[in-house]
Amino acid sequence: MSGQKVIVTAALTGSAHFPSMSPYLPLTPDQIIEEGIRAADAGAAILHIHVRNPENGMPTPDVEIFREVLTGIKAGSDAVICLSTGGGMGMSTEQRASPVTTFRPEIASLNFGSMNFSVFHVAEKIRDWKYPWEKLGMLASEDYIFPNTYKTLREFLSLFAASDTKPEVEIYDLGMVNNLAFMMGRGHLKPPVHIQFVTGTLGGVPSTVNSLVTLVNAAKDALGAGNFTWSAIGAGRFQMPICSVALAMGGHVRVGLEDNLYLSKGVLAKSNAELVEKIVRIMRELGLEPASPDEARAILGLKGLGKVSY
Ligand code: KMH
Ligand code: ZN
Repeated sequence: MSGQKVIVTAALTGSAHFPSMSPYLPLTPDQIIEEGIRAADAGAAILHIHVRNPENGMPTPDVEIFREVLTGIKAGSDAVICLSTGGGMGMSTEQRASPVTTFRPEIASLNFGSMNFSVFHVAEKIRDWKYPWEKLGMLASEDYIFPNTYKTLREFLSLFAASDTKPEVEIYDLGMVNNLAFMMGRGHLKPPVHIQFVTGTLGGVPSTVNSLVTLVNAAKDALGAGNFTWSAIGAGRFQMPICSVALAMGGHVRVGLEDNLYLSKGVLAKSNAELVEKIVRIMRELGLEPASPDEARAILGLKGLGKVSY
């Protein structure tokens, strides 16, 4: 596998981490733009984007803030942008879909099943809260169901098709592989599909080698090995171990502050670029090379930066 190209995605800020958890989490459009360009320079071919209210760091579906970030990144980098349709807690499905219909990105996330996506247990560890909404938001996630019903999936998929946006299928559990096979069987997605396997979130599979191997094998059984490409996320401290397993299995990888705030035990990552640099070092030790944005476009069959609306 020497010299084989691997797509590194950097997930820059997300919506599940809170400003009080790390001073390095980018919150404002300028911070997200700078983090994105630096992560791309470090070897990320894809930047996965959420945006936040610059006043208080709360995740927001505001398309004008998305626009500022997208045009800012595009001015400084040709990285592929993968917009989030996972959004954040409390956003409606219409709000979550609006970045895709407005900006017609090359690729966007599509979470393939409903689940209890929760971070409430983290509140116990935080002493100083930066903004008043944070503690309430974190505790409220104990009762949060992340809604991704079959109807939502069908409607999202028709918006993706109308926008010529490739879905990046987020899979957190075995049943979601089944959901994907079902929706492909009904013609709602065409192979090859791109899957992001997520381990280590509360509500999904744990970050173990067995989890990742099981998910990949289940996808091979259900979809056929030639019908999908895949990448892996290990949430929290399992980011680098799960990505390393994915590399050994021939997968692509996602790192970044959306999924993990630490560079090593007890040491906060100061930037997304640091996390990208770390996975690129590991890759190179294995004889693998980070794909450029255009190589990622070719691997995933994306329409190209010329066809987005931002
Ligand atoms: N938060 C990640 C575990 C999305 O934005 O659609 C998965 C994610 C979801 O990135
Ligand atoms: Zn995300």
